[in-house]
Amino acid sequence: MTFPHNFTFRDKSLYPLWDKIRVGERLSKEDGLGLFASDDLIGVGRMANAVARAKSGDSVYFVLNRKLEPTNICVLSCKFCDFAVKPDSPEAYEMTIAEMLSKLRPDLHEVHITGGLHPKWPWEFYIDMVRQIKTQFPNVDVKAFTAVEIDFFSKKFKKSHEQVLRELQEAGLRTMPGGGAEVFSERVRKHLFHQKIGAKTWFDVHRTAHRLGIQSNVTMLYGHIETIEERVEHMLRVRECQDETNGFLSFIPLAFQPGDTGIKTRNDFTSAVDDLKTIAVSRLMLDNVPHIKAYWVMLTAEVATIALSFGADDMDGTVGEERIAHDAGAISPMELAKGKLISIIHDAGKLPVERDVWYNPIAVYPKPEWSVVSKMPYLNSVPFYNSFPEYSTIVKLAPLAPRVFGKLSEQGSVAAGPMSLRDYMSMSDEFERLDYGVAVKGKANSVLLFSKYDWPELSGKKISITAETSTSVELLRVLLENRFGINNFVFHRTHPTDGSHDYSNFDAILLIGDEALRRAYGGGIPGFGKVFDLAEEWYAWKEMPFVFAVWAIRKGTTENARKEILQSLEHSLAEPANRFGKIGREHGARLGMSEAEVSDYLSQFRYRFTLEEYAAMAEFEMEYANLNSTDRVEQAFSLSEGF
Ligand code: V47
Repeated sequence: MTFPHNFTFRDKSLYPLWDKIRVGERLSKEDGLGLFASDDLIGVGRMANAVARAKSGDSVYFVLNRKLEPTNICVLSCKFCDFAVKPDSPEAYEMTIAEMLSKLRPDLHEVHITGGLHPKWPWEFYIDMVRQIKTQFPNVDVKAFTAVEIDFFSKKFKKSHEQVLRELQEAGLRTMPGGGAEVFSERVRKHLFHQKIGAKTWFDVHRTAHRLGIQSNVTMLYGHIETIEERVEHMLRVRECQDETNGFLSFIPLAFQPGDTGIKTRNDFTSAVDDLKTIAVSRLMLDNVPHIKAYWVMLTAEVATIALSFGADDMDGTVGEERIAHDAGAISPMELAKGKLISIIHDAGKLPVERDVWYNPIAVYPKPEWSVVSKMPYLNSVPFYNSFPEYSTIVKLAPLAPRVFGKLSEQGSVAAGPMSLRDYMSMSDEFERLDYGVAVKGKANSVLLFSKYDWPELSGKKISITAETSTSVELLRVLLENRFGINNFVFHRTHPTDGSHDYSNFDAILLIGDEALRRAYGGGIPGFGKVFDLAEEWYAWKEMPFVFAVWAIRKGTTENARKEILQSLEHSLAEPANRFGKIGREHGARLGMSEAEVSDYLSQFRYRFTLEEYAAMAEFEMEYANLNSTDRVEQAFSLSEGF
């Protein structure tokens, strides 16, 4: 999706910033300060909303989660914290693992564990905590321990950060929360939390986690003694680290709750204007962080709703019995029911998407009058969406990778989109096919098998399959079995964690979409010297294009929605071919591609189908039917991701 041109700003100084954002140019520190200084809050918010929409469509994510704070006993005494106490305090508490387990339910998808730095608990207790949760609640993913806790464990138990993280990961830790970052300023640290780790150690821990495939969040505590410049510098440090690791999932501005901290008077909460501006500036500065979280516990549900139109695309979750903010006087309830979260998101005109810890959509909850359109989150699908209206009351866009789109379509909750060929083949009775899709004759450049071996040697080998694919994995299987006669390979579904996944146990890796492009244009994957383009292999074999996706609309979609979808699509594809240059300027940098490379890449795709594409589809359908046994290989998938 490209950005709207027609914003009018009350504050004229916003125009040059919008010009930069529209062409994918990064904002500087001065730009960040300018955004904070502007009193055109609505202008700043509209830009942030447009950026959020380009990333997440109309989706706002939430997770059914539960916060666990196993103890409030802490060896530190940070001035801003009203939660921590000393062991002899009458308020001190310690939970047993059984107590922790009693707070969880099987329908949760995330448990968020952080707490005080306990002086006595042994290492085994933490490992046991994570392991028992994972064993008793396999669907509940563990997001646990801030960098402050990891560093504390490392010092106390004399293990490196890497060792601590690896052992927790083995026990079942999936991601890390973003706490303990506070504000990355030595001045503030000396005043408010001089015993706590500084920015360097905080980033060292997260860098190590990202390298091990543990993605994480990053917070910013604002509204106390920090300056605006320190907020902007904080964001810039996050952006710099993200350029290096690509391991942050979300950025979470946390509004300071004064409580009895003595830093501010009790009821001196941050203003709604400051909260909204901070969310919006975060979205605009952090171009490389996928999500901005409006943490309703600290913002209040009312401000969080509005934040969803100011750049935030995540509401965190149901939470339950949160103590850190409430001990410091937070006035929000302790828990939001799922239904309440959904209605808050609806009130903002956005589409609630229930997710897991990695932002894989599990379910979508449109209002009855809305039709959900899948926005394929890949560069090659950008040309479909340029003319979808900036705001629609009937069509809502959700970025869904092919396999998730297929699953949600089976649930009946998606109305239209470029459906993966394999899913279209199995649901063709329920969907009307349009003459649009994604096909390529020859190289696709973004469906790649990175391999240590040539095709004939892949016999008996272990192949990592990105969890996102639906059709490409079948194309790979068709090529292996029907073209090269190899039957005894093992496919293992792996969640793509961008730059951070550890592929060392595999012989080959199938990647698709932007992750494939990023790897290909970034010099490949070390150790995997051969790169096979599956569409090129298909062409060499069949001399036909390969069809990856077919635009389809669910039968029974309202006539109004159908009309809007068809018109938007037709308009988008009718734009002159030189639009690819514009897409290149907006998207190239994040993928490590030049404008010309993006243009060349997009020019090879066929978006309007002719008989040639339909013949190619029929050919693939035949090859697919000829596979020895689809079930056998499906069973070989070890579904390492949680959905
Ligand atoms: O690091 C402490 C903050 C954080 C106060 O990763 C306070 O998904 C406001 O990190 N007023 C812990 N904030 C919470 C946290 C978090 C929350 C939600 C989601 C995620 C995530 C992470 O709470 C601490 C500190 O910065 N905090 N005291 C206070 N008085």
